[in-house]
Amino acid sequence: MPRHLRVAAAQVGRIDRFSDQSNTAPRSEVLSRLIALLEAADKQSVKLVVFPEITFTTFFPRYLINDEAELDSFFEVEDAETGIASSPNVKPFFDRASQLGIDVVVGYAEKSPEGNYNTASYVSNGQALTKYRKVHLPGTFEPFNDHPDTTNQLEKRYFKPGNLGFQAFRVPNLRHGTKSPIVGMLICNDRRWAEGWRCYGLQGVEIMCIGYNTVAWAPELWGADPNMDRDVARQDALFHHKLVCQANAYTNATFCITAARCGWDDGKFELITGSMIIDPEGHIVAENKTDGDELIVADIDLDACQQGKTRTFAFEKHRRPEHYGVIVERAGVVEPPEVL
Ligand code: CDV
Repeated sequence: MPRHLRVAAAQVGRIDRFSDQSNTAPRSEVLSRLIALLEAADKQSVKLVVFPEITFTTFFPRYLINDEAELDSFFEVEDAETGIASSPNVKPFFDRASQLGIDVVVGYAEKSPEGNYNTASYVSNGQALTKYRKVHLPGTFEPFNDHPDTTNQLEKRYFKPGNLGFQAFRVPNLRHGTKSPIVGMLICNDRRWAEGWRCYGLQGVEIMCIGYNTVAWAPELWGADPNMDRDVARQDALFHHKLVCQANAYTNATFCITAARCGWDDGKFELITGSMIIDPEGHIVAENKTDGDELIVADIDLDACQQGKTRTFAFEKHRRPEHYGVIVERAGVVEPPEVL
């Protein structure tokens, strides 16, 4: 019996650093835009919506922020019982999702007693079912420079690396017949690392949810020529985003929903689009048409994962873990000795 589900990616456009749209509480303007996306999802009977990485504010790790109060203003503090769903700055968004009966995956900057993390939670009926903390933090601790037009990438400064691993989970609320979907979450840069995908693949993941903020132009980060053509750079960033998501969805036989925070924040820092829904054979089945707030919807049949999971990527039949030791034994490259 097919296991049909209507899902969506919520692409979110420009959010500026200094405005009611971003770092003031409650985050009223952003929340009203996000709620409009939820209502559009409801009109189309969508059951699961994936929102971007750091959905509620601008992508602040691009700035060197020395003012502690300003930095703090970008973070959410979770409730001990319900997690992010009752966090005071953003509660109206989760209340509306709950009223509409829509499950959401949402990224945000998390301030916790353990430290600060770049986090995504899966929220169903006003309750965080589980959360994921970004493992692969890109960029640097020190800024490239303090020129106001430079796109810094200071995640290593503002966040600790995620400490929850890659835990797939069931979503009973979306059960069809006897089997609840198996879901995984990654955040932005994580999608470029096959290791995380495979951890989820080995737990039978069927829907991978990924939010991201990916710069369209960052020569300092890439070590590229600062005079490179901006259109070429943007196309390349989009190409690499699609390449890794399609390839890893295919090799782990899973659907994948990607949601972009995109547009020109502050009118000068461009983030790529590329929100899409990918099937387990790696094909894009729906994708964004605009570079602003937009809902990308698709009907998926979770049983379509079975072709890959039972044939080409039947892990239990074909994997040879006895040869993969180097992947967990070392982080960096050790080249073979030079031949003299
Ligand atoms: N937010 C991110 O993790 N962005 C990275 C960029 C900086 C390389 C990404 O992988 O898209």
